[in-house]
Amino acid sequence: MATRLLFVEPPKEYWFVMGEYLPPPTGLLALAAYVERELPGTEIGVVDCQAEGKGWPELEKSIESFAPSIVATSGFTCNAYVCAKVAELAKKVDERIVTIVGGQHFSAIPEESLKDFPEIDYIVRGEGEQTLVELIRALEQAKGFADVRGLSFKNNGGFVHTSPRPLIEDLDSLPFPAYHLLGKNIGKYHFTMMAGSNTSYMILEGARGCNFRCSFCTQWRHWGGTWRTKSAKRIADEMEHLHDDFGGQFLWLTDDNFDYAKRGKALWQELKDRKFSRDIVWFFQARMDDIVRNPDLVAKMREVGNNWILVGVESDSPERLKEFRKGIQKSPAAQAVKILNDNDIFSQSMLIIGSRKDTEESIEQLRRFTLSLDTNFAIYTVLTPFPGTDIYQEAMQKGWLEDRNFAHYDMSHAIMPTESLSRMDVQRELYDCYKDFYGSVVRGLRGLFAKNMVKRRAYRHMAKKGVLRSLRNLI
Ligand code: B12
Repeated sequence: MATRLLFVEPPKEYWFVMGEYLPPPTGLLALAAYVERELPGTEIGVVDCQAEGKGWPELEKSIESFAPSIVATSGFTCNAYVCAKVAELAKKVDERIVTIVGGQHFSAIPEESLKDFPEIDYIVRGEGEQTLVELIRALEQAKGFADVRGLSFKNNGGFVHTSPRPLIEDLDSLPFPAYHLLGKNIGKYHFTMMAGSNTSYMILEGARGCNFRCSFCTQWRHWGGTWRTKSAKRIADEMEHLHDDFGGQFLWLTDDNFDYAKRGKALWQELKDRKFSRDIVWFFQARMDDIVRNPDLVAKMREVGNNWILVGVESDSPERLKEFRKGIQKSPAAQAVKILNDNDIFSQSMLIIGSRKDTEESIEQLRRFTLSLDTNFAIYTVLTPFPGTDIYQEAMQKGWLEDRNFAHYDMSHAIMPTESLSRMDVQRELYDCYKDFYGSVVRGLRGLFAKNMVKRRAYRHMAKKGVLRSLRNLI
C-alpha cells in the first residue's frame, strides 16, 4: 500500500513582539517537495492548523480523514511540546501511525526528546530531505534503519543515533518548496506589521547555515558549521515562482547570514536583469560588518526590492561581543544602521540582554547605545539557552537554568539569572528596554508620521501598547 504522509503545521502561539502574522510552513513544504519528487507514489497531505484556524479537536478529525501511515511535524524549541502533542494525537487516532519530527530543537537533544515524548517514533537530525526519503523507503520495505544516516529512534529499551548525514552539496538540486500543496490556504499568509494585512507573505531559502560561531545561535551547528548558498539564478527563479504562481509580494529570505561579499553582486545583477523593482519587496538578516564593508551593494539591493534588513547588533560592549563570539571586536552598528537609513532600508536591530556579566548599569548602557543608533526598529531579546548552543551546554553544567519549560524559550522570557540580577530582574529590564525605546513621544511621533511605510506600520504596531502590556505581564 502506498505511504500516506501527512505534514502537520500545528496550532502554535505566535510571537507577540512581532504582532499578528501567519507564516507559511516553509520547512515542511521543502520536505514535501523532495518526497514528492523522489517517491512519486507517496500520497502527501499538508494540514496547516494556523491557516485553517484548526485547534486540536479539528486536527484530530483531519488526521482521521486523511488516514495517514506517517505524520510528520516540525517546530522550534518553544514549540517542542506542541510537536509532541501532534504525535500524541496521531497515536490516539491510530497507534500504527509512524510519527516523525525534525528541526533544530529535536536534532540538538534527540535522546532527551525521545525519552520525554514516547509518542515520537523518529527524530530526523540536521538536514531533513534525504533522511526522510530514506526513512520512508526503509519503512515501506520493512527493513532496518541502521543504514539511514541522521536518524534517532528507540530500540529495545535503548536509543539508536545513526551517524550524521553528509550535507547536500548543491542546494540548486532541491525542488522548489511545495507551495502548491497549500491549496486554498495560499492567499492567507501575511505579516501585518511588516507588510500589511493584505500583502501576501512567503518564505524562501537562499542559503543554509553560517560560517560564524555565535555562542547563542543554534544554526551553525545544525547545518554542520558551513554556509551553502543557492545560485543567484536559482534564488531569482524561486522569487519569481512565488510571485508569479502564488502571488507572493513580501518575501522573507531565511538565510542566517545574507553575505553580500560572496553573492550580493551576482544576485543584484540577476534581479536587475529580470526587472525586479518594488512590486516584490524582500527582507533578510545581515551582519553589521558585511553591511559596512559593502555599502554599494546595500544600495543596489534596495533598487531591486530589498526594503528591510534585520541586523544582529546584539551589544555595544566589546567584552560581550567577544563572549558571544560575534567575530568582531568593536561594534560597527552605528555605521551599519546609517548605511541602511541613508538608503531608505528599514533598519531593525536585534539586541541581547541577560548575559551572565550583565548588570543594571550595562543594560542601561545598552539602552543608551540603542537610542544613539537611530535604528528604525529595536527588538530586545533575552539571552536564551536554546539546546544546541554553547550557552545551553554551559548553563546546564553550571546549573543556571531556572526555567525548564521549553514553551518559554522564545527570547522574551528570562530563563537564567545573571551574576548580579535575578531572573525576574532580567525580565523587568527587558520591559524597561522596550518602554525606553518605544515610550519616547518624539520617536513615536516621528515613526507614526514617517515617509517610509514600513516604519509607519511598525510604529503603529508598537504604539498600540500590546507588546508593552504583554512584556509587563511576564514580570
Ligand atoms: C522564518 C522564521 C520564522 C517565522 C516563522 C516560520 C514558521 N513557519 O513558523 C517567524 C518570523 C514567525 C519566526 C518566529 C520565531 N522564531 Co524563527 N526563524 C525563521 C527562520 C529565519 C527560517 C525558518 C525556515 O523556514 N527555514 C527553512 C527550512 C527549510 O529549514 P528548517 O526549518 O530548519 O528545516 C530543515 C531541517 O531543519 C529539517 N527539519 C526541520 N523540521 C523537520 C521536520 C521533519 C519531520 C523532518 C524530517 C525534518 C525537519 O529539514 C528541513 C530541510 O532540510 C529560522 C532560521 C533559519 N534559517 O532556519 C528562524 C528560527 C527557526 N527562529 C527562531 C526563533 C527563536 C523564533 C522565535 C521564538 C523568536 C524570534 N526571535 O523570532 C519566534 C517563535 C514563533 C513561534 N511561536 O512559533 C530560531 C529557533 C531556535 C530554536 N532552537 O528554537 C531560529 C533557528 C533562528 C535562530 N537563528 O536562532 N521565525
